[in-house]
Amino acid sequence: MGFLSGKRALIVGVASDRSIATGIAAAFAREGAEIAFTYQNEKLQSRVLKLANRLEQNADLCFPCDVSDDDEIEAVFTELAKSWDSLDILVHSVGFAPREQLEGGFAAAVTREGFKIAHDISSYSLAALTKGALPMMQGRDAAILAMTYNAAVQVVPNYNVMGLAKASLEACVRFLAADLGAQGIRVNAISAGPVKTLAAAGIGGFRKMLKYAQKASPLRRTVTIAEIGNVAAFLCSDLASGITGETTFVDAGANIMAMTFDED
Ligand code: NAD
Ligand code: 0WE
Repeated sequence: MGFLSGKRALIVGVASDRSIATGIAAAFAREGAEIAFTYQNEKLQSRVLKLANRLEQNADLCFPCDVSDDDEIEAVFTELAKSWDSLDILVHSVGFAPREQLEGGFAAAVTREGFKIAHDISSYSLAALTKGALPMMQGRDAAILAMTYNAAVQVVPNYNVMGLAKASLEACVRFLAADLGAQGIRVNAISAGPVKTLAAAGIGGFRKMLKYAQKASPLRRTVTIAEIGNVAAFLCSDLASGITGETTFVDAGANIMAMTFDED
C-alpha cells in the first residue's frame, strides 16, 4: 500500500510530459492517490486526458481552469464535488508573466500590467484555489503545495518580476499555513532547481542556466521531475504531518553555495 492511498488530490499545472506537475502526478499515482486534474485551456486538454489515462485515473475528473478567472475556479470545485465528497490535497504548479517581463534589466522590463499579471497568475491564484478547495477539505488533515524558485530570495538575472511574484507566493504559503493550521490543513512550497519544461523552454539562455546549475550544485547535477514528485508526495502525505508553512529546496543543494566549483 502506497503512503497516499485513500487520498484524493487535485493537481493544477500539467501542460506536457515534462511539467513538474506531471512528475508530481506520477509520484502521487504510484503512492496510491486518486487524482483529478485541471488544464489551462482547450489546447492542453488532450495532453491532460492522456496523462490521466496513462496513470489509470478517472479522465472524467479533468476540468478546464484558467486561474485568472474566478468563475472557472468556482466551476472546478462545483464539478469536482459531484464526484468527490472530500479533497485531501491541492497542488498549485502554475506560474506566468508576459514574455517581455523576462528579458533584460528589471527596471527597464517591469510595467504595472506585467507586475499585475505575474502576481495574479503566480501568487493570488494559490489563495483563490485554496478558497475554492476549503469546503471540501474540512476535517481531512489536508495538504496544499505550491511550486516556487530561489529567485524569490536571491536575484537571478532576467527572472525579474517573477522573482517578486515568487516572494509573494512564498509569503502566501506562510499566511495560509498560519490561517488554516487550526483546521488541520498544512500548506508548503517546494523550491525547485531549474528543469527544462515548457515554461523554461521559452527562456533565452536556459541551457546555459542548466549548465550553471550543474556546476554550482553539491550533487553536480540538476534535478528531475521524478525527484520533485517524490518530495511533493512526501509533503502532501501524513508522513509530513509536522511540516507546514515551509519552503523545501529540491535543487541538488545549489542554494547553499556562495561560490561555484572550478572543475575540469
Ligand atoms: P509548465 O509550463 O509545464 O507548467 C506551467 C503551468 O502553468 C502550465 O501547466 C500552464 O498551463 C500553467 N498556467 C500558466 N498560466 C495559467 C493560467 N492563467 N491558468 C491556469 N494555468 C496556467 O512549467 P513548469 O516548469 O512545470 O512550472 C510549474 C511550476 O514550477 C511553476 O510555478 C514554475 O514557476 C515552477 N518552477 C519551475 C522551475 C523550472 O525550472 N521549470 C523551477 C522552479 C519552479
Ligand atoms: O518559474 C519559472 C518559469 C516561469 C515563466 C516562464 C515563462 C515563459 C513563457 C513565467 N512566465 C513565462 N512566460 C512566458 O511567456 N522558472 C523557474 C523557470 C525559469 O524561468 C526563468 C529562469 C528560470 C530558471 C526566466 C529567467 C531566468 C531564469
